[in-house]
Amino acid sequence: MSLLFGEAGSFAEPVVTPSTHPPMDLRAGDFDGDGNADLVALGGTYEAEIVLYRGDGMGGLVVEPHDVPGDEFFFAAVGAVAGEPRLDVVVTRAAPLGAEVLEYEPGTGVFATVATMPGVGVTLYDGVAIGDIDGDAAGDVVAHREVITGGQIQTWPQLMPGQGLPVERPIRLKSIADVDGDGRGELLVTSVDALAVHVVYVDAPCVQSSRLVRVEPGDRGPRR
Ligand SMILES: [Ca+2]
Ligand SMILES: [Ca+2]
Ligand SMILES: [Ca+2]
Repeated sequence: MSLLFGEAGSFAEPVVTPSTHPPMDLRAGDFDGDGNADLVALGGTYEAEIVLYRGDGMGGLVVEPHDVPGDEFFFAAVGAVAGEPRLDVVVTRAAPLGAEVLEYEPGTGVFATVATMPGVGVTLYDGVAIGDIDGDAAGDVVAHREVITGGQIQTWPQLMPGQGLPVERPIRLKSIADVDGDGRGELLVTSVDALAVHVVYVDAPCVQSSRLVRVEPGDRGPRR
């Protein structure tokens, strides 16, 4: 892993930290709550699904590999769903089917499961995103899985089961952002088979409906 420190418009020579396997994802944030930015590498190896690089605030990193108990996870996202200020890692698993919130406990030095969100059906969730979909300023969890009829989006507002939203085709769940400025986040997704970005509007807190809006080159913005 290379780390390039920004220096007034340019980057210094990279600081290289050895890593055995390229991780699935690399995220920055404060995971231990000490106020300094850390890094997490997600899904690198079976023995170290999460590698926490604890930042000292001056560019130094202490490497902590974590072998997370339970079944291997498939996808992971990062956000503060279990309360500020610490960021959490949300993972999807096949057994038990669903999503799980892992929070780093500075006292014990482990990523512990603080919430489990049971899924529905039999196929695993192939994507997960964190964002505020119901406008209460706290992060919610959204996941997607492929089904015979297309795709299904599952929401867990406030970590409680919300309604499943069917979509015509399987999608790739990317992120959650409030693109229309009403205080509630929309799902930003891409098609598996078409070059387009879609916006899924979710009516929350009790999800009533969703709309998939295609945004194409030249559009001024998403239409509702
Ligand atoms: Ca930290
Ligand atoms: Ca929320
Ligand atoms: Ca919105």
